[in-house]
Amino acid sequence: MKIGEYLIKAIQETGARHVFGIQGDYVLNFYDQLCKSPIKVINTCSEQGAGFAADAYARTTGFGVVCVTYGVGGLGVANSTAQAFAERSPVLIISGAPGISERQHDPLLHHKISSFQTQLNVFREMTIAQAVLEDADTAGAEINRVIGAIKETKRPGYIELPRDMVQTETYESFVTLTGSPPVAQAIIDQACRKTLEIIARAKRPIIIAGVEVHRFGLQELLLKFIENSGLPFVTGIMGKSVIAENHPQFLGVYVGAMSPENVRKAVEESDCVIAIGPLVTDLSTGIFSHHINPNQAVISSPKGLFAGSCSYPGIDMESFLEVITLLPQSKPASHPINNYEIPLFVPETGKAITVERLIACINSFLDDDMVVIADVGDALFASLDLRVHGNTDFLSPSYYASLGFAVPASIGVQVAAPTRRPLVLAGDGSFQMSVMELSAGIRHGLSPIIIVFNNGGYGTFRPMVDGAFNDIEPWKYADIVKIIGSGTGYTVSKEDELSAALRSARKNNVSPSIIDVKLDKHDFSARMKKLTENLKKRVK
Ligand SMILES: Cc1ncc(C[n+]2csc(CCOP(=O)(O)OP(=O)(O)O)c2C)c(N)n1
Ligand SMILES: [Mg+2]
Repeated sequence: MKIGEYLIKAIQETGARHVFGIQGDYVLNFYDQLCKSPIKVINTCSEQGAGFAADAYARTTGFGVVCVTYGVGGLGVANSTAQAFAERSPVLIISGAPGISERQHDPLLHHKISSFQTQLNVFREMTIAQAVLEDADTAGAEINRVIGAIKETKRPGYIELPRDMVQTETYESFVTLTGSPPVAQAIIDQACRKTLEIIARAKRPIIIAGVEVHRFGLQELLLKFIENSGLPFVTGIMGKSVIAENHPQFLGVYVGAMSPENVRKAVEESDCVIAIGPLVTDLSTGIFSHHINPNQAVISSPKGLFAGSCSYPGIDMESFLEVITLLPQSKPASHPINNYEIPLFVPETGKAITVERLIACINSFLDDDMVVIADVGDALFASLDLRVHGNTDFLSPSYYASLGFAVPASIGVQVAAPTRRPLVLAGDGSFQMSVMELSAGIRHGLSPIIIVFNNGGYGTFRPMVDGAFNDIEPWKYADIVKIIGSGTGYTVSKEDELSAALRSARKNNVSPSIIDVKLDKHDFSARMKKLTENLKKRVK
């Protein structure tokens, strides 16, 4: 089989049905092969947009692919790949490259940086496995190795395909996973029993559902553990919605000092925090303002299980959850259980919109079909208080925090799941960085609803250090649909206008809707205020 065909077959075996990207002469032949295959190519306006769309596709389906040309395209997806690495998103990056036969005497070929190794070296820093398909005998095995590593670790992998290798024959090969040897069942059973004893001794245990539960597809198992144990649970900022937030045992999102008081107390006054697959980052802890006693915690991660003073390396989350859900639980009676009901939003006619009321309005607007995608800025921090309806119905780059994720991510989400409705929450700054990616949405008949939190600039920084560098040009966001060619735009500044725009946008399921929400330049959510107070101390 030809190397290009082999790669396409391997992509299909991952379950991916779409590839995002932009071609160039170093990848043109492979694009041609892709377009003749059952895989659908989704062209974006920029490589970064393709990378973010593939990342969101991976978060939605379990595997995403982005395909670009050499140098200009490769480095164009470096930032989105860095985010996928940091936030554990299984994305395959395919880059075309100059042919092996073109490299003699080290010529200056367009898109080359300093050597034919430079791009590979860059990607070594941000992917879990890399392969340059320069040897026909090993190309098949190399493709399997990289894809196997992505699937195993949920981190991105990199394949470079020299253009003269696309049509070269390679051999069928089998995947060999490199994972660590399994831990003996008797040790897992013993560790889980001990862990249950620790939980049973505690007076106020609480579960933190982390993002890696989603990445490793363990949501059903975790839900079983939560329900068998009867314990309340929270999520972290990255794990938001890992288990549907309308679950009666869900208390809210814990972000250290940035948390609502009831959530903060439930976690910090707990004598046994059971954290499953968390990523502990500065933003997820409200700039390390969390208070959790590690000696009283149970932590299950892909690396191992840590319970009190015992550590069991190699017992991964799945082994832990599988056993612990089978063991009898002692249901404690006196835990805080959430009886939260989403308050109906009643707009006050003529009243100026605030961030708090905007979130209240969105909260009552959400339905079971919607996937909320929040960009960095107050769009993210304010929306931590939304109650999304389904598992992983909230996506956000809340660790690496690259602006401009949400719009292209909405393309990735709706291509992956056409019956879902992406609801994009983006600041005016992040929207300006990414709006052109709506073009792919129009081309493929997608219908994201985009709410622009228009506070006249880079609001996040105003409470820290303000200056003209925080102001941006006041675009007419609602008119952008006219330039891109399709969709409906709304400009709103009053509560009743917002409600009406959302109702109207919901009805438009054939093209994008943009709602420009005019906010006061100094209006921030309560969470954002606490975050910037803590961040300010570090900036100085
Ligand atoms: C790609 C990128 N560039 C710069 C930043 C730094 N940054 C973080 S928040 C922010 C301001 C974002 O403005 P906007 O999207 O309007 O949101 P707001 O802060 O107003 O809520 C900037 C520039 C970043 N996170 N990502
Ligand atoms: Mg802004």
